[in-house]
Amino acid sequence: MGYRIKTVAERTGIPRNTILAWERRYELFDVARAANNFREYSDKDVELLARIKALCDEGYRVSEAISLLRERSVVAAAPTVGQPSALGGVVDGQQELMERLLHFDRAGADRAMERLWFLPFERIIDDVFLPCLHEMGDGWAQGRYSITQEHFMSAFLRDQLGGMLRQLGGGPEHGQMVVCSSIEGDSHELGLLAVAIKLALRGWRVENLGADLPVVELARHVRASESVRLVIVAVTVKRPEAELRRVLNALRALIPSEISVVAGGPGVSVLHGPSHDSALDGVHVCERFEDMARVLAGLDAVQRVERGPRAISGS
Ligand code: B12
Repeated sequence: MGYRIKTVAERTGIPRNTILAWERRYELFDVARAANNFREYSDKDVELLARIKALCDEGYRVSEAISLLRERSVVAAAPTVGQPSALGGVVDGQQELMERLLHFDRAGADRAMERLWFLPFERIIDDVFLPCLHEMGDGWAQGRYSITQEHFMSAFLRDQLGGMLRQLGGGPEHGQMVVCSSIEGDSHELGLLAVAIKLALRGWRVENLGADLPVVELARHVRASESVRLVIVAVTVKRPEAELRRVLNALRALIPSEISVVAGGPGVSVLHGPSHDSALDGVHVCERFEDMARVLAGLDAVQRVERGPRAISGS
């Protein structure tokens, strides 16, 4: 036997009408009906509502909280027509998207995306967008694809990534603040956006400054803000090691030492010669997003000490 909505409202502190509205709008769960036709909620339903409420109390909007829980597979994905069920479906979806973009078929690409949105954002980024962009990069370098095709694809994927970040509200309002920028002279911004989204999904409040920002301006902005904890610099194009070291060291010198700086992306591989440490005069060098886990864990621990255990409990 389940709980009546009045009991659920009392237990969770969420008004009855709000529960009904969330259920309808976000297709949260299928509520069972008792013989007398009253709605009956299970323990799982109540727990889910409590988690959504806890995230909202932390500063997330309802839609962000639900997106986040969907990412963590706590809430089933909203039903989608024609949803591919296995990896094969994702690969087909990626190939279809690639094909549409190569033919400048925006409507077809939108349709291909509609069939992929049931996936968690990180899977769409890593298993759909990245293969498209790498294939495009290789094809462009070998002369198989034109610059116009590359630009069309980049513009389309930039829209999608921007939409993801918008949907996440740039991360929770009260999350720790991270400023994301690409390095000066580098006009690639998609890897940076991918990282920004992954950070927002991990509870960071993201400020994305986009591509090609001079380090002096970046540092000025960071110094003027009181809440920045972390600065992310994305380096896509490889440049001579000495030049990259000079730029990163200049940035580090201009930013207060209590703010962490991480440089990453394919272009930092020039710093990974055998004689080099992974830290560069106070700059953490992490080529891939996963390499940054240790740095993020360290910052989380600091936050735990500063805010006390309650602030980070729950999800
Ligand atoms: C799209 C693209 C462009 C677009 C960018 C549009 C935009 N709005 O961003 C445009 C057309 C502008 C462009 C321009 C150029 N490009 Co270009 N471009 C690409 C392409 C196809 C995709 C890049 C991309 O977005 N990748 C997708 C992202 C999601 O992947 P990613 O950057 O690797 O990021 C992931 C990780 O690396 C990591 N990560 C990224 N940043 C960070 C940061 C941190 C802190 C951490 C921890 C992790 C992390 O996380 C991400 C998600 O997993 C690549 C091909 C390729 N193989 O990547 C070439 C490529 C990067 N470009 C290249 C070149 C040469 C250029 C140009 C110089 C071409 C020219 N002659 O004009 C110019 C550069 C101009 C400049 N000054 O920057 C070369 C670079 C070669 C090299 N030696 O470095 C590549 C590799 C193509 C090739 N095969 O030769 N490009």
